[in-house]
Amino acid sequence: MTSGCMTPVITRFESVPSTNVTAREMAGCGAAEGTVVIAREQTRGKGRGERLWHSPPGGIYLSALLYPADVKRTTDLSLLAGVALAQSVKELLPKSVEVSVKWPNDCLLNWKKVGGILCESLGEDVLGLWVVGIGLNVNLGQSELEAFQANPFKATSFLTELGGEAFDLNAAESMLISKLFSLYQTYREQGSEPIRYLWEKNCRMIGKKVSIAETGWRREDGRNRDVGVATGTVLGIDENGAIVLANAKGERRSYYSGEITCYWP
Ligand code: BT5
Repeated sequence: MTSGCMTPVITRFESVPSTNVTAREMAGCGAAEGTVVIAREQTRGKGRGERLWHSPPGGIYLSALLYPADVKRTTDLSLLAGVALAQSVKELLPKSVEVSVKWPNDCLLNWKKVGGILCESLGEDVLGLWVVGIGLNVNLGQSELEAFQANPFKATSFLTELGGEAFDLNAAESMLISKLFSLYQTYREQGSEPIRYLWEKNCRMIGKKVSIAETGWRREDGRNRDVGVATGTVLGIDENGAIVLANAKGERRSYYSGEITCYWP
């Protein structure tokens, strides 16, 4: 049992290539757990693999250094950050909007991508040192997101969905950090079980039919590659953080990496 909630120590930048990269460099110089790097914009924000995260001013771009002593799965902190995002968006916006986590690392607002998560391990073989990166589209205009409208879940921002005046970026940022650290405290004290429960509670795809483009590690080039598309009903998340689908015959299968590409409401 760990006692006392960790206090985030924030370092702000006007512009960096990627807050995940800056946080990693700070960790290399001995930065303590709880360090949070925030930038007003990123010039080369990172998504998964080779992908980029478009990061103009108006969004939240933050990376937290978290060193959980006994993390067992690489997905734990990604699910945790997803819950922090979904809870924050729900609290910040009117009840009329629909908010859902999307496995493995997205947050949807009215079924469009409003936030993404990139958790990276700091050590080659050590599971306990992580950079948890979160991007949230708050005051981004529609023109900033045009390039992503062909994506299966498109892209959106608070401003695009609700219009009107710009949202208070500082309030959104404080909310997100407070949710992240409070969930992290729960995780340190009680493990991943309550996080999985909250993730499922915040997932509006449970019981619905989806397609997953599954990826798998290929020995030939040491990379993750598409290995096929599976369709089924979402049952939840298993103890390894994998998403569990039931196929048309009712057979259950866990999927460890990939992306949900289609959803039937
Ligand atoms: C993600 O990757 O969704 C992870 C995004 C993590 C960004 C944060 S910002 C702070 C921290 N520092 C970093 O450098 N990164 C983290 P992925 O699931 O691979 O999705 C990436 C894809 O989403 C791109 O290929 C685009 O199609 C799309 N995309 C890019 N920018 C977007 C945006 N601002 N809003 C919605 N979709 C976007």
